Amino acid sequence: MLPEGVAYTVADYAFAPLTVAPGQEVEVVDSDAEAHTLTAIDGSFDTGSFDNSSPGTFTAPDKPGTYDFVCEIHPSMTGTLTVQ
Ligand SMILES: [Cu+2]
Repeated sequence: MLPEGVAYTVADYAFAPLTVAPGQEVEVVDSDAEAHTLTAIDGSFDTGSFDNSSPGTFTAPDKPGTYDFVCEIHPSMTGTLTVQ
C-alpha cells in the first residue's frame, strides 16, 4: 500500500525536485500569491490550476523514471518528478 498524504509545497515561483513512489497520489500546496499548475510535459499527469486556498492533486505515473513538468501559468517554472 502506498503512503498516504504525500504533500509537496510550491514556493517562490519555483519547483523543488520531487521523488515519489509509482502511482503515488501527491497533494500540491501553493505558498505563493498566484495560482500555478503542475503539468507533465508528456501529459501523464496534471494538477490543473491550484492556488493558496485550494491545493492541487495528481497521481504519479506507475512506470519508474523521470518526468519533466511545467507550470502552464508561469512557463519559466519547470521541475522534474522522479518515480522510483
Ligand atoms: Cu506558476
